[in-house]
Amino acid sequence: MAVNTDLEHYDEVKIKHPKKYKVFLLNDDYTSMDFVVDILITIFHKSYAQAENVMLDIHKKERGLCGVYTHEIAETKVMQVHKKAKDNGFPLKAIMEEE
Ligand code: TYC
Repeated sequence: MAVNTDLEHYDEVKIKHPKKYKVFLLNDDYTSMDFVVDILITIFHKSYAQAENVMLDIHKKERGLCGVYTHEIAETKVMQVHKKAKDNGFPLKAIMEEE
């Protein structure tokens, strides 16, 4: 009897790729540019130069991509942004969207 060793095509053990989620920061009129740069460096691990570019992009285009993550990590990033913004008195918002 033939044995199916081609695991990727064998239904019972098919590999599931986890969905990925894009996290965006939204523009507003009150959050300081420095604070957004700090968020991009500390939460999204951007370099200072990358953080400045993303922040200016959001400022001009209303939202900007900060990173792509699994559902749990994306959710955590959004919560970290909202907590840090609230603690510092800024209305900055982050959203996540399935890729
Ligand atoms: N628009 C803000 C200002 O002029 C700066 C800003 C940039 C706010 C990006 C939010 O996600 C943001 N101070």
